[in-house]
Amino acid sequence: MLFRNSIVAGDVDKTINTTKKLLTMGVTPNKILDLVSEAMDEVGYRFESNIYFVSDVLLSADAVNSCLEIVKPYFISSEKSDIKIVIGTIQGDIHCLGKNIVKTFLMAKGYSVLDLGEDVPPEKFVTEAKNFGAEVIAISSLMTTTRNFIENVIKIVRENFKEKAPKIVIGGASVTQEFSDKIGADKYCKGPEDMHKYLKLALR
Ligand code: B12
Repeated sequence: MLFRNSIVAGDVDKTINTTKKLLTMGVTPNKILDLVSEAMDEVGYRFESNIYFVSDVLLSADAVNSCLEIVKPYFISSEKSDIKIVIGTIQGDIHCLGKNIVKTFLMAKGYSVLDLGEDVPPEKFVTEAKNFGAEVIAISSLMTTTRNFIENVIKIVRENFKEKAPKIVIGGASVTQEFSDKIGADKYCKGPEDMHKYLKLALR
């Protein structure tokens, strides 16, 4: 509760302290990621109900990112993977928290992950995937106003790869299975665990 409240309140110092405390108490990093998502649900609710302003949300975002930095090295992966993934938030969209959680989780599972950041143009996803030798392009999208740019990534991939095209996995609050089917993404995943399960099956 203390941990959750520190994120909701956007208190970076308290978030750092409570994250460390949870880890010493033996709470798993995965569980901490779940708690972060729960806390952000509350922040989202407050934002949507006009209780929180953008400035409040930004403080919570800082708290989340400070927590992720602490948790990262605590993921001891028993799994190792040769699979390379590029990840980013689609053009026009600067939301990073969900993407950062997915990245942290996937790195913990042993994947090599290149984070392209936010507001990533479609062409950049494809060029970076080529340069990095990525088998997967993971795209986060939080806004319905910009999610259509994902379709351009798919088009460019189809034009540029004759075979061994990277799989396109999409996620984030603005996308759904229906949207994924419509634009022809390889997979829609609700969260990082979902994506890990898919990769294990699809890229064996
Ligand atoms: C935090 C937040 C912000 C912060 C972002 C801080 C940051 N550094 O990221 C700030 C304040 C900057 C912000 C700005 C804006 N925001 Co905002 N924001 C949110 C909020 C409250 C929470 C999002 C969040 O971080 N959730 C927590 C994370 C952990 O959850 P998540 O992103 O969904 O990720 C999980 C899953 O979706 C999934 N996932 C996510 N990505 C991926 C990718 C892959 C590959 C996979 C497999 C899974 C996956 O896994 C994650 C972990 O479980 C949402 C409301 C909401 N309820 O979602 C609005 C929301 C997304 N924002 C919205 C809007 C409109 C804006 C602004 C335009 C507001 C404004 N008036 O300024 C600007 C947009 C700026 C821009 N160009 O992008 C709208 C979007 C509406 C729409 N349908 O398009 C929302 C829905 C609020 C609303 N109802 O109005 N926002």
